[in-house]
Amino acid sequence: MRQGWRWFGPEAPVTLDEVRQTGATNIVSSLHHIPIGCAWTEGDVRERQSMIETTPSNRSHLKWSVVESIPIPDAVKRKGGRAKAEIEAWIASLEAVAACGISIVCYNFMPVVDWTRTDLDYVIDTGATAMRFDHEKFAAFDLFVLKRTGATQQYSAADTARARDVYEAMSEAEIDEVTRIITSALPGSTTEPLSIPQFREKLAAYAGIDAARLRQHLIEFLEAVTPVAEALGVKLTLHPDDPPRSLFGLPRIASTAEDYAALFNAVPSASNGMCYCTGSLGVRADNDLPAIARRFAPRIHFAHLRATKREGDGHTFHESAHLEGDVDMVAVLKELVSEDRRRNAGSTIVFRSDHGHRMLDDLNKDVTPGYPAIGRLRGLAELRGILCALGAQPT
Ligand code: DNO
Repeated sequence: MRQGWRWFGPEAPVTLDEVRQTGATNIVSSLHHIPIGCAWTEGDVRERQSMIETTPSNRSHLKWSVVESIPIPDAVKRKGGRAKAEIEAWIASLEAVAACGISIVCYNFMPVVDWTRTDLDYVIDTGATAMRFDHEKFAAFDLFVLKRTGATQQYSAADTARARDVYEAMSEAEIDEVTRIITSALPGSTTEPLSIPQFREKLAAYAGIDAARLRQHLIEFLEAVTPVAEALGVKLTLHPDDPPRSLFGLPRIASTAEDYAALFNAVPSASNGMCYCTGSLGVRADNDLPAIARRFAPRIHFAHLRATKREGDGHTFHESAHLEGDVDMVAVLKELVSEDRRRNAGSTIVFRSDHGHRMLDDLNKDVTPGYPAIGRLRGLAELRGILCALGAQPT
């Protein structure tokens, strides 16, 4: 397995030279400065690639192996194959990436909001901070700040009562904070930051799009892009929904094993792959993570390894240390390692320790939410330890 590290580009607080010190060898990056929907050129990709792969003397080499993500514009999610120009632009970006020799591309198909949390710096009992999704706070935002049409029917009376209490106890500053966290698009998001009116407008644009229709649009997208990816030797990896359930009444269709099975059956191309994210899938108690890894092993090219811990009724969760949550990481890695052993050197799975607690010196610095250096390094070191114990020396 190849040790990856997500690097957000030249402005990122963690530099490439610091990444080298973690022992990671493969960079996961994207051209975040290019607006969603605009085609990337080969020149754009080469420029970033040369930043990553030009190695100072006496330093170990880093290789840009995964693009996470080429964002998919809303029009494609809403109109499927009829959003022709957007799909063509996406294919042009894919071609530019492939021309530079990068053969794994991550993407997701979550409408309006990408990954979503309510707290970025939730203090855990070690004194470090973690990200958290508080179901009651989320409902308070949905019902009483966004005041979404139809929201009242989607929460139980008990949930609504609790959300009201939470809302009434929040200060103006706390309301602003949760609004900012939910609407501003977290780092690496493939959706735009939105004001409340824009948010309402986007939601309205999805009226009438249920899960079946969204799935059909994804299938149409895959039918258009996988033949190109195959010809270019690129594996496309669909990131799961985070959290893996409907938010704001919107459909989400990459939350369970059955969701993925439906897509692989509809578009069997070997380029139709999966980004296996234990942190996202693991939020659902009914997702059996080792079984999912076993079932889809040949389709897994990229893995995000982290753990969450469900709280209370399971709708609320926080991001635990990598080996301390609801994820059986040893069982997961056994599955990934046995798949990896079937592959040749160039096509082994790239994994990255995903997210990490904000701890030690990172508590005194500006960090990218979810992506502090030290917490991620702790996760990577723990994962590397498991891999070594399994006899799989990570590269
Ligand atoms: C969050 C990430 C997401 C992910 C995209 C994949 O930390 O997992 O930003 O990169 O949803 O397309």
